[in-house]
Amino acid sequence: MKADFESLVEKFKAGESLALARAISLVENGEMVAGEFLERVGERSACARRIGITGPPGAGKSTLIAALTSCFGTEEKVGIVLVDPTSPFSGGALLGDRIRMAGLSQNSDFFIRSMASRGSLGGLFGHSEDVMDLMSAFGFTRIVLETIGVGQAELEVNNVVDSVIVVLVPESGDGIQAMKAGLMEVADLLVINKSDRPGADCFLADLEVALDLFPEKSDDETGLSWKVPIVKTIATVGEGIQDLLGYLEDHHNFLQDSGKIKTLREERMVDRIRADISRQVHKSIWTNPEVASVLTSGLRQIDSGGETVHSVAENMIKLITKKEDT
Ligand SMILES: Nc1nc2c(ncn2[C@@H]2O[C@H](COP(=O)(O)OP(=O)(O)OP(=O)(O)O)[C@@H](O)[C@H]2O)c(=O)[nH]1
Ligand SMILES: [Mg+2]
Repeated sequence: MKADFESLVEKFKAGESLALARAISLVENGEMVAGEFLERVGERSACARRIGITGPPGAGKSTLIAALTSCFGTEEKVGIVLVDPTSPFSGGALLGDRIRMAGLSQNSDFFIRSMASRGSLGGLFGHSEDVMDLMSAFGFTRIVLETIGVGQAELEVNNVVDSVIVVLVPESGDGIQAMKAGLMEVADLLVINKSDRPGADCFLADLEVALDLFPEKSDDETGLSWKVPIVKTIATVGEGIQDLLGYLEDHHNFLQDSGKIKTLREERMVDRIRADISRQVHKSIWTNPEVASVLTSGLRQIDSGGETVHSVAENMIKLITKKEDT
């Protein structure tokens, strides 16, 4: 196992895509801790720009990613992560097909990984963050995370990326409805995709009104602020994609100039550290035989009224904290 680990590290460092895929699988299956692997390869996780794309099912998110990917400069290496919070099955094959159709499969500098979100200690995107870190350490310069905007997913996505693109379609209903869905709060950029369909201009007008009700995201210290742009696109033919890229660049510059990028990344790190601590504490408690016997005897005592659930938990925690003090 040790030799396997070392050989994986070497292959990963040598830029072998198969090693990246293998590392991701091991992390996803809980057979390897991403942080430990990254320590060995020399983490460069802060480098890649992270973009989140969310919106209702079928809005054209994957088509948009295929179009965006083909417009990124040739110097960019693009990692794509698909997270489907609604299904334990992944939809990566579909996006793979679409990108192949867009003629991008020859580009070895792009890599797709799809995953079902799991109820890990790290929250909805716990594993996705590990995967993004791995991609970043592998040398990807842009990472795009696609997730369907339902339930918590749309609200959590902005905790794990730098810029959030919310994709809507003319049929999404009026602007107020989109606002109610909570999507407006997380959006750094709004896209009306399928603008070839009727009602796009009406929807745009509605969205502009709805957007005016939200305060601009501003930075107190620098006085810089960000007005969420609305971009009309037809992803299937690449229309509006250059505008979208321009706005993405503007947003990146805003984050840099206002210093928000630093705060964002620090907040993200604190979240990761918190999750890592939970994982480590969890592991050291549940794999410790002495703790197990405290639990067994505690259960008996609860029955007889000598202990409570809380006091047993406390005794178990005390045991490992005392150990680590000495
Ligand atoms: N007319 C039109 N169709 C589009 C456009 N963009 C995407 N589509 C079509 O919409 C359908 C869904 O596109 P996807 O890119 O799979 O949408 P998605 O949001 O990724 O879907 P899920 O991942 O399943 O939520 C496909 O049949 C696309 O060809 C567009 O701008 N105009
Ligand atoms: Mg999709």
